[in-house]
Amino acid sequence: MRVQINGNFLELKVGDITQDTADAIVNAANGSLMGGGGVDGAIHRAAGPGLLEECKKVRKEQLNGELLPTGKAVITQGYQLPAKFVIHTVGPVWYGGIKGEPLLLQDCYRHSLQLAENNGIKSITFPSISTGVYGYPVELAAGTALQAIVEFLREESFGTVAMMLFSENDFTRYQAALQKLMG
Ligand code: AR6
Repeated sequence: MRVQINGNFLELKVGDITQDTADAIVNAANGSLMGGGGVDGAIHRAAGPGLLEECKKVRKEQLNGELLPTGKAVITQGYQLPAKFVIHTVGPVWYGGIKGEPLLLQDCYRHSLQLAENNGIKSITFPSISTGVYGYPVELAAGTALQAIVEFLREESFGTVAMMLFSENDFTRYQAALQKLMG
């Protein structure tokens, strides 16, 4: 599914984000930036060891050894991935919606898109941040994620933003949310 917004494109796709050929893919990381399971593990495996080395450098030099806060984003090269860059962001853990999870999830998308734009990136592909290990219900995350992307694209001349869903079920949820947002 593809819609046009203010001269930009927003696409929903199904597949493995590590194979994506956008300028940048987004990693649903944890604050340590040291890798993990899910899409994070898949991206590190596909990118090769250079990615972890650069993540260590980012922790030390940009974050003064601290964790990357939830909702924030950093950028690295893509190493052996088809994508030139990886943008790492930390989604919120779902606590039932009582800890500001929707705003934090929107921050992930907004900050990743802003960082991409600042780096001259014209195409970016996101996974469904927080809806795996972090437990955010996908039907809620879909509307929140897409709203953040649509708001950004209405304001900016960016290019193409894609969501790479990992199952037909997730795709259906995002499709329904996008249809609702587009009226
Ligand atoms: N391509 C696209 N989507 C994928 C892929 C892939 N190759 N693999 C998994 N997904 P998750 P989170 C989907 O758990 O909830 C890690 O350990 C998956 O089906 O990867 O933000 C980190 O280090 C789901 O829809 O991320 C953190 O500790 C979506 O990606 C923690 O998990 C997100 O699931 C982050 O949890």
